[in-house]
Order: sequence, then structure tokens, then C-alpha cells
Amino acid sequence: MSNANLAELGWGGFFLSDMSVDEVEKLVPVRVTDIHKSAVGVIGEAGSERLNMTLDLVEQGVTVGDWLLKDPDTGQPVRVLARQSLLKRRNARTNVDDQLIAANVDTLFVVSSCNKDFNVARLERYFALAHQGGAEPVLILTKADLAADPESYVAEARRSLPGVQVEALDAMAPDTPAKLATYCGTGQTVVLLGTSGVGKTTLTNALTGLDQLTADIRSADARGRHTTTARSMHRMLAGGWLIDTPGMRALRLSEARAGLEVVFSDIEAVARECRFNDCAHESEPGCAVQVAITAGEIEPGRLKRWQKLMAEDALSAETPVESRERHRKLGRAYAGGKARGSIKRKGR
Ligand SMILES: Nc1nc2c(ncn2[C@@H]2O[C@H](COP(=O)(O)OP(=O)(O)OP(=O)(O)O)[C@@H](O)[C@H]2O)c(=O)[nH]1
Ligand SMILES: [Mg+2]
Repeated sequence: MSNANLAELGWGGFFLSDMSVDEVEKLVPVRVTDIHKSAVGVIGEAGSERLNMTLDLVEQGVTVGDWLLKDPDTGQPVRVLARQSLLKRRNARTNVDDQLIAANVDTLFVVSSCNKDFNVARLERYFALAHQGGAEPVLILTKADLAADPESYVAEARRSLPGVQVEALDAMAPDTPAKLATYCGTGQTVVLLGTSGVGKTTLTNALTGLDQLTADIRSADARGRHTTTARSMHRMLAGGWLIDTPGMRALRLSEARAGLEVVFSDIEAVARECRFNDCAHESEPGCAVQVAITAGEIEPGRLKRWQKLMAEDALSAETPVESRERHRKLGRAYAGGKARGSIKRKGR
């Protein structure tokens, strides 16, 4: 494959500069399209193939969209190249390890629908994830054809996500690929994220010409059936690459301070004017955030969501030692509380 073809796969100087002279001579770059238990699907010079999943790769952490170096003599992957962008989330069950979602992505299509799926708090999470990981978020509101007033969803998104790029559409309409064309050209990589049933695979089919499985949602609550079960990357008709993903149940952010700063830049700017550095924005004197709320410039619900995400972020950034220390203090406070409680009861 010529360099032009590698460029079609999203290759560029960024990745080349991560290779040593020796590696450039001996190894070939391939891009990960899907991941299995014991193998990774890749595409490169020689087209598509499967490589063995090695312990090294498991240890390095490999995800869809990654560039790998392959040794053509052994047919084995050698290492993962540095990433231009990386989307990851905290494992909601353990709250310790991270799950890598996709790498080397230019645009994150945050997919929601013009129905009960629409949820501002969830959108703020997705947008913070994108900004943190180095991808440009774009909100895609599907099922505009089924909504009485799709523009009301667009308006609410604009209120909650200042400067948002948003498209309300019917994922199956013939003009959908044209509406999204700016993000889908040669060399571009897009990933779709959203809850189950919002139309990620329907969009994938529209943008790639494939015929991947989709399924109806439950009419009562607009919930999907988790039809897609694994992430996979496909070539778009417009020349770029698209990563379809399974519907997400919960999105817990992982060390997303910088991403939150972008999504809540309005609150962060006001909070810098507070008299105290550690202002909790509740009843402290000189709290600029409370002044802005009284003036109707910041919505109280938005402040609460920001505070919740900041608290969650502080937890995700904790080292194991800090986490143990916090649990120890909590345990002590709990024991103390119980003791005080029993004294009170005695006194009654
Ligand atoms: N009318 C209409 N139906 C849509 C639109 N987008 C998706 N659908 C339908 O919504 C249902 C769910 O779509 P999928 O593409 O399977 O949703 P998904 O996001 O891939 O769901 P998971 O794979 O479960 O995460 C299917 O019946 C689609 O035909 C749209 O814009 N308009
Ligand atoms: Mg799907």
C-alpha cells in the first residue's frame, strides 16, 4: 500500500514520528478495526486480517482505532503507537480500571433521540469525555421525523451545551449522509456513542452502505435492546472511518477535569471570581456563582450537575492510597456517628 493508502486509513506524521528508524525499516503499521478474545482485526497495506492478541498488547491496552506495528516476518503485532486522541471511561462496577472506548478519533457523534432518551446530564458527560480525550463532539439528535417539535430538543441542547454543534435528523432519510459529510471525508475517523436504540447502527448503515443489524425500541420508554454487542470500525462511503459501538448503560468519567472545564466553561469562569478559592458555591460570602444564579445567568440544576461531575472526577483521580485513606476516614466517621447516636439514645 502506498502512503496515500495509509493516509486513507487515517495515518499521518503524528504516528510516523512515534516510530524509530529501525521500526520504519522492519515493521508495518496496521489499524485496529475490531477486538476479539484472542485476536485483533486490523486493516493495512495488505488489506484486512486477524492478528493474534498477545500478552504485550493486553498489557499495553489496545482499542479500536489504534495503530499497531506488525512484524511481517512473524505476523505478530509488536506494539501500540502513541494516540492522537483516546476516549475512555471508568469501569462503573469497580471504579478503578478504565475501559478504552476508541482511539485516534477526530469526531465523537454523541447520539441521542428526540424522545425520552434525551437527557442533558448524560449529554454533558459525553461532551466532557470527548473534550478530555481530544475528539470534537457533535450532537446528533435522531428520530426528528417522529417528534412533534424536534427544534425544542435542539434549543434545549444549545442552552445546556454552549456553542454545541448539533444536527436533528432522521437517520434513515436519504439526505443524512450529506448533512454529516463534513465529518466523514477521507482521513477522518468518527465514533458513535449513545444509549441503546438511539440509532447508532442505523446511522452506520446510512454512512457506510452496510446492512448491520438494528432493532426496534420499546415504545413505553424508548429503550433499545442492546442489538450491537461489540465495537467495530468501517469505511464510510465519503472515505473516512466510522466506529459503531454497543449502547452504553452508564457513562462514568475517568479523570476528566479538562473536559469538564470545557463543558462548564461558563460556571468555571464565574467561579474564578468567588472570594474564596475553595468556595463550595452554597452560602459562602462573596460567592460569584450564587450571584449569577440569582441574576438568572446560571441555572441551579446546571450548577448541581457540575458539582456532581466534579466530585465524581475527584474520586476517579484518587490514587489507591488516597482511596484507602478516604474509606478509613469514612469508616471512622461512621463508627463515631453510631457511638454518638447510642449516647443520645441513652440520654433519652
Ligand atoms: N423513525 C426513525 N427511526 C429510527 C431513527 N434512527 C433509528 N431508528 C430506529 O430505531 C431503532 C433502533 O436503532 P438502532 O440503529 O438499532 O439503534 P442502536 O443505537 O444501534 O442500538 P444498540 O445497538 O442497541 O445500541 C431501529 O428500529 C431503527 O430503525 C430515525 O432517525 N428515525
Ligand atoms: Mg447498534
